[in-house]
Amino acid sequence: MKKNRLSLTICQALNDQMTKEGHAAQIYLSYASWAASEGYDGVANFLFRHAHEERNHMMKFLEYILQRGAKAAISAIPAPPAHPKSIQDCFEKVFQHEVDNTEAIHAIVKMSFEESDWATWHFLQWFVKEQIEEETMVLNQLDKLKIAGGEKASGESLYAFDRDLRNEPDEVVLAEDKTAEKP
Ligand code: OFO
Repeated sequence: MKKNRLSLTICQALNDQMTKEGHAAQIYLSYASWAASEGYDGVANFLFRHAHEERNHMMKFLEYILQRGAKAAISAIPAPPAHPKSIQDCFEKVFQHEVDNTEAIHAIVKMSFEESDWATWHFLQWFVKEQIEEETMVLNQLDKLKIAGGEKASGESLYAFDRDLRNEPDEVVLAEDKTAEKP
């Protein structure tokens, strides 16, 4: 009896995405260590928390592959890229990374649609929403950095940015949950 409910292509794509999530965790971990060593404890705290989230994303893919009776292949995680040059550069790189990840997830959503694999399509909707949240969260930080002066931000404004980030909530309110009373 065939127990594997995933096609070969979908299984490969989900395994690749699982590794990508592990890679994202390493990137956040590496940038967080860089921020901590530069004295930006708030930025480091924010990035450490996100490294943890990415590892949770990796686990979700692993569990889903197993749940569908397929084989999960744990492979090597590529090394993270070089350290950012500044706080502005750090958030720009994080944003670009999230956009690339969104595109990777959308590609599997498309694949699952084309194969009429509705279980995988449904599973991935959680990630589609999560990516909107993550892109929004990083964009919000880039907006604040712009107000602070971007690459030319003073030490004082970076101090305030770093201090505020430490207690920044990990969730953002999405457009569909906003109302006229609570814009
Ligand atoms: Fe940064 O998000 Fe995972 O999927």
